[in-house]
Amino acid sequence: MDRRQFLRCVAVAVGAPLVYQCGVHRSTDRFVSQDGLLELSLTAQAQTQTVGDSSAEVLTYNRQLPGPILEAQAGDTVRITLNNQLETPTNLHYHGLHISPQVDDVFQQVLPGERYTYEFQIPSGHPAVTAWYHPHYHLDVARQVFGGLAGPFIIRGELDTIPELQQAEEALLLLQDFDASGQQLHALGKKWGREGSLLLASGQPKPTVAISQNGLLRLRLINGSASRIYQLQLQDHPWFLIATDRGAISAPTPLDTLRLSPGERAEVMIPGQQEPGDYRLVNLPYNRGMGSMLASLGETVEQMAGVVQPTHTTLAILRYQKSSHSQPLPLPKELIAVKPLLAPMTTRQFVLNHGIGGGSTGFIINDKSFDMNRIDTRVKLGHVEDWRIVNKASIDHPFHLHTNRFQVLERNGQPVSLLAWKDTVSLKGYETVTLRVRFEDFVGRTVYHCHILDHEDQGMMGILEIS
Ligand SMILES: [Cu+2]
Repeated sequence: MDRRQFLRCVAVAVGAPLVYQCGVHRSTDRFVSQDGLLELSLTAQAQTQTVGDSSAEVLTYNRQLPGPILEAQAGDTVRITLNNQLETPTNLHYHGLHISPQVDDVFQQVLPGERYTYEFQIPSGHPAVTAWYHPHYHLDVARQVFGGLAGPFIIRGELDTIPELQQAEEALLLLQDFDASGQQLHALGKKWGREGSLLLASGQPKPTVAISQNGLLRLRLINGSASRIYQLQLQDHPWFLIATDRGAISAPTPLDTLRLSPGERAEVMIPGQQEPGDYRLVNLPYNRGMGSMLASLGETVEQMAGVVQPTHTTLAILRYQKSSHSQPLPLPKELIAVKPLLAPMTTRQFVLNHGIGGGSTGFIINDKSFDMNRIDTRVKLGHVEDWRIVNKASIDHPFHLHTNRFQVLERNGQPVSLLAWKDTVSLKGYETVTLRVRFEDFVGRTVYHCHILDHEDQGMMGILEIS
């Protein structure tokens, strides 16, 4: 099996019917818990690899791009040894897991040449989620994630017991962008949030995802890019949202475009009931506020490594395959009820801002740049709070809270109709969002930050202490 086939397996081999295509490699690309234990090692290292049509220096876990798929059940024990073969310190963040911040600790430092073992139990009532793991070593997060360090982490739970979902095939695409030019990142690329023009889905340009005629495909999507916001569309084909960052919504909801900012995930269901053929999953041009930068800098922006213009790109091909289903498999009518959180005990405001271009003031939340020795927000375990996030800047900022999930209530003063569990919410320039969160199960110090990772590295992060 060559490298190309091998990577294709990572992209499409999540459903049991595709096992045979991938043979022995499947077990090394995908670690599934056995008898309640998920145990593995992840070696982070730099390597030269063919990326698209060119050869590039990338950062990988276990020599795979993206890292191996991890899969566990609610209630399982997880033991992951991180072996740091990079030249810089690193660590792991389990984005999307509700576990103790004392384990999922962004302040942990794993030095070059060292190993560190993370051990935790996934709570027994944990929702079924599409989560992911990536480094969170402050000041170097954007470079490490943009280099390729990211991998999927699937948790199975109640959602997986729904009969229609059990009949569905599964696939997963982790979306990343790379800069294959080999140029040094321009200083403005860092302010803007670095992007590359080469888009890969699970390590490949335009992989094929199989769908059985009359079957049902459950597709998990992860934005593993450091800064890029995807505006996804499945062309000429119906698709339905079934889950957001932290698990199922109440019922399948028809989608047109699906916007995923860095860190966000979605699960969609695709019924194989169209004319058999190929359908494109595309990324539509999405402008996250470059207009203001172009106005001040002109066309020179186009020559700056790390700053790329929005384009229309095919990310993957959905390809029909003959199947034994004589009747179409139905979509589930209901998924899992999302109950609204109770009224808040406290309301807080978080103002995101920065200077970009000349006279930069850094990236700040409530006028402060991140300080590892300062607690910015203190909350009580069990309390419900409303957080009003105000973006005073002209460009988008996705706001991410670690450890706990939240519900988005309002955007620009208008109620949000879809009740869903989230851990990352994107704000366009000058937008305001209100989210509601309950601090559940775990005390300790955790963080909230902008998930454009260059912004986080430059200070758009705060420390939350739950006691
Ligand atoms: Cu930001």
